[in-house]
Amino acid sequence: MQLIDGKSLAKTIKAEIAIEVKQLIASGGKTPHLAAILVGDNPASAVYVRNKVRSCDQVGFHSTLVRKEASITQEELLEVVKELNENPDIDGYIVQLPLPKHIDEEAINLAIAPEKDVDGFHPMNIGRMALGLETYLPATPFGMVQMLDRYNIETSGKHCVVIGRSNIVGTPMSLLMSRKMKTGNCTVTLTHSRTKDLAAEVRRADIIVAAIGMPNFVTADMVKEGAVILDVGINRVEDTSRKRGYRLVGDVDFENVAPKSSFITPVPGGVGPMTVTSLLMNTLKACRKEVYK
Ligand code: L34
Repeated sequence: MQLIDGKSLAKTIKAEIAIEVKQLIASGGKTPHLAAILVGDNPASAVYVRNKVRSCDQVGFHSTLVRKEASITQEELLEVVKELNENPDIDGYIVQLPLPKHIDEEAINLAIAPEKDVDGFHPMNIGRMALGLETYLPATPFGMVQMLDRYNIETSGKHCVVIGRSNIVGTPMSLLMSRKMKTGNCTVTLTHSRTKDLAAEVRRADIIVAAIGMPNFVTADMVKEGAVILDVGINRVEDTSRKRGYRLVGDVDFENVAPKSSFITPVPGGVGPMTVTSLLMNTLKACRKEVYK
């Protein structure tokens, strides 16, 4: 069993981005600038956005955090989106999800200018991904592809089983893994809550992507000997022995699954940090106008 160390890989990639930023500026380019809109006070979202802002500092990007009260109206939020669309110094921005219930996420997503959509969530960018055109890949799936790539994990001809069909992880990951690419060329099964014998499907997998948001959902009996495990879950479970009162666990029963796996991502320090570096890579792309001229 080998650990796929997302934290350390993210560090390496950030060092590479920092060099590119220096070169970009030395050759007369502007400093990449990422903005994030954070609505309300979801504690997990605050941590993730803080990690994004801190990572911008580490690589030499400018960043702007726009914080809004949970009581913001749809119209007011659309106005913030419009301002960021029109601000020429902002290369890309994200609207951190989830949004409060009274806000229509889809309407907000549609209002983001595709060329600034560094989350890759706009239908234009998802369509481009589906067709294999140059685009901003959604950060979490992009991060996982990077992990497979950098650890030289063979994917061609393998059977990849994705658990969970969300718009931001499961669905795009299933597309990426089936693409005709160096990291891709898998036969993909996308499983979800209506899948008949989910355990049997997962047992056939050479590569398992667990993205359901349920602690310890993937157990050792569901895993084939030698499988590669990518654990997207970051669930907070109560733990009174910790100062914070909780600990983070993935969607995979790590302790019992790890010994059966060939490669496995830990939680924390796995997919999460890679989500952040993928966002930085997309922002650099936006700044260089590599997707939309
Ligand atoms: N718009 N909303 C938008 N874009 C995204 O790409 C996200 N996502 C998901 C939630 N909502 C979003 C994130 O940013 C999940 N996510 C995310 C980002 C960073 C981390 C985890 C999830 C992360 O840094 N995780 C660390 C530790 C986290 C902690 O201490 O709580 C880790 O080691 O896993």
